[in-house]
Amino acid sequence: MGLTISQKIIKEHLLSGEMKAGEEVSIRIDQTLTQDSTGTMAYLQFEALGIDQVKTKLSVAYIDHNMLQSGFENADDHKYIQTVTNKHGIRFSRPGNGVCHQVHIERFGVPGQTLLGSDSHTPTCGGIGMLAIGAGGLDVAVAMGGGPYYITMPKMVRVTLKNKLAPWTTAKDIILEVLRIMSVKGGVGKIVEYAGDGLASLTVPERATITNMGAELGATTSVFPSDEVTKAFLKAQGREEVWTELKPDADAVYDEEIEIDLSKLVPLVAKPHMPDQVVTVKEIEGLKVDQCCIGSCTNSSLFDMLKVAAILKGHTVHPDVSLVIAPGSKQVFNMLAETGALADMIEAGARIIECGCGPCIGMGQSPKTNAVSLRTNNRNFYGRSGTKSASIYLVSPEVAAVAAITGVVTNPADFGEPPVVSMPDSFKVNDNMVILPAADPSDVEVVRGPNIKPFPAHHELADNVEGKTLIKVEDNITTDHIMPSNAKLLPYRSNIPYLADYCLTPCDEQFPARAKENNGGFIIGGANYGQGSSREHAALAPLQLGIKGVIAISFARIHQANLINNGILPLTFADASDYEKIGMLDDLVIENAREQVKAAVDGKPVTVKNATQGYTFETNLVISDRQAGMLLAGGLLNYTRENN
Ligand code: MIC
Ligand code: SF4
Repeated sequence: MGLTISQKIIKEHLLSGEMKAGEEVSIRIDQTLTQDSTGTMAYLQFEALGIDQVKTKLSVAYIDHNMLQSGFENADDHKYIQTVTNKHGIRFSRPGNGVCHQVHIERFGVPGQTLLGSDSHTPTCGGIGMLAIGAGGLDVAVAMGGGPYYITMPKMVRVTLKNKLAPWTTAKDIILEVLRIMSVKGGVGKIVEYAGDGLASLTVPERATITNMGAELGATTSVFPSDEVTKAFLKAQGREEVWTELKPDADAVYDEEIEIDLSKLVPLVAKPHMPDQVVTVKEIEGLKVDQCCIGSCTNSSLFDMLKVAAILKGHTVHPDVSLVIAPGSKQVFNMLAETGALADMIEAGARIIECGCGPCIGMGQSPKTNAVSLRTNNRNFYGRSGTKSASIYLVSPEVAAVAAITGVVTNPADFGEPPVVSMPDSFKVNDNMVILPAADPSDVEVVRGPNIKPFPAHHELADNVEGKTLIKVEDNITTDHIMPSNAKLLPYRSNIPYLADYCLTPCDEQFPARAKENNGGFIIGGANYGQGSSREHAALAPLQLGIKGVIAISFARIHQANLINNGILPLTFADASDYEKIGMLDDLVIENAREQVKAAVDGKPVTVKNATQGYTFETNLVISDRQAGMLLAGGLLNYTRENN
C-alpha cells in the first residue's frame, strides 16, 4: 500500500509504535521553534531537564508576541530568552525580525523534515512540505533535548483543489471553505494533505495561509507537496539546496476526501466568534466597519502586502476606519520599503506597526466598544481582540483593504480590477537579526527578571481524587477562554500565580475564587474543550488552582496533551447525557484513581461517583502506558525525573 506525504515523513522519523491510525507513535524532531509568550516557560522547563546543548538539527527562539513594553516584564523575558538560548545552542530571532511562522518558512523550513513548535500555527511550514506540528512548551523542551515527540497516528484527509482561483478569491477563501466543510473540530486526529491540478497556481505564501489556518480545524497538521513551486520559492530565498521533491505515492490511501473547485469559490468571511462561522462576503455586504487589521502569521507575506498596497494606492482610508498593517517579517517590511509599496500604504493613511503578532493576540490595537473589525488573522474567538463587545470577522487581505477604503464590507468585485502581483525571483536576504548561539556556552550568564516565578507544584496522583464541580461550560471552549491573553495578561506568562486569577474568567468571573475556596476540584466541559492555542498556561493555571480533572464531551489535541503533561486527568463522558445531569458544586469522587488510571490503558472506563446526587457514571481516559505514567507521577517533568 502506498504512503501519503505525511506518512512518508513519519516513517522516516519513526522511533516507536506502529503507523496505524489511532495508535501512539513517537517521532524524531529535526527542528524546533518557540515564541516569547510560550518560550519563557519552555526554556524554564528545558533548564529543569538539565540538558546542556540542544540536540536538534536547528532550534530557533522568536520574539514576536509580547512586543508592547509597557513595563519591565516583557523586556525582561526577552532578555531571559536571549541569554538562555545563547547558552544552550539555540538561534535567537530578535524582536523586529518578524512573526515566527513567517520567518521560519522564509529562512529555516526544510521540506521533508519535522518541526515542533510551541505555537499552534507551527503547521504553517507544511506549506513547503514539512511535517510541522504545534505542541505545549514542555513537549518542545523535551524535543530540544533530543527526546521523542509522541502523537496519536492521525487519519489522512485529502483535499483536492481543482482549476484556478477566480479574480478576487484567495487562499484565505480556500481555507475558509475547508473550515465551512469540516468545522473547528472536524480535523481532530487528522492530517490534511492538499492535492490536485489547482496546486500549480498556488504560491508558497498562499499554501502557507492554508496550512497555517488548518490549525483552526483542530488538525494535527496540514501538508502540501514539495514541488517546482516550492523549489522556486526556496531558490528565491537563496536556499535551493534544501529542496527535495515530496509527493504521495499514486496508490496512497486517504480516510477522507474533499474536493474544491477553485474557480467556483467566492470571497468568504468567518463571522464572530468562531473561524468556521463562514458565509460569503456578499451576505454581509454593507456592514459598517470600524477597524481593519492586515497581518498576523496567516496573511503577512510580501505577496499579501503587495496586493494590499496596490489596492490602497491612490486612495485614502475611510474616515471611520482605522487601518492597521503589520508586515510579517523584516524581509517583507524591507522589501515593501524598497519597492515603494510601503509609501503607498502610508500615503493612504495606514497605521503601520512593527513586525509581530500585534492585534491578532490583543497586543495593542484593541478596537472600540461594539466595533466591527475585519482582520486577516486566523482566530476570532470571543474577547481575543482585547475588546469583549467587538465583533471580529476573518477575511482575506484584499477584502480588508477594500473595506478600509469604502468603510463598509464590500464585495471586492464591485471595487474594480484585482491587483496583479507576482512572486519575486529573489528575496532580500539578510539574517542579521538572528543571533547565533555562543561559541563558548560557559561565557553566557542567563539573566532572569523578577517576573519569573516558580511553576506550580506537581503532585503524584492520589488514591482518591475528590472535589467539587467548579464550573460547567459549553462546546468549543477555547484556550482564550481558559487562559485569556491580551496586552495586560501576556506580560505574566512566566508568573502562573498571577495568571491563575484570570483563569476561565471570560466564562465565569468567580471561577478562580471558587476554585481557591474549595481547594480545587473539577472542570466540566463540552465538545472540543481547549481548542485553539498551544499555551500550556491553560493547564498550568488550572493546576495552580488545584484542578484535578477536566470531564468533557471531547478535547482538542494539544490541550489534552498539556493536561496530561501537567498531571490533570482529561476524562470524557462515556455517555454524553451525563454532561446534562451533572450540577454545579456536586461532590465528585474517583475512588482507587491510581488503579483506574492503570486500567484505562487497556480501555477500561474510569468510574466517577457523584456523591451529591447519588449516582456513578463512566468516563473514558484514552491513554498510552507512558501517559498513564505521567498522570500517576503528576506530569511529564516528574515522570522524566523518575525514569532517568
Ligand atoms: C495564538 O495564536 O493563540 C497564540 C498566542 O499564538 C498561541 C500561543 C500562545 O498562547 O502563546 C498559539 O497559537 O499557540
Ligand atoms: Fe501570533 Fe496571531 Fe499567529 Fe498566534 S495566530 S502566532 S498570535 S500572529
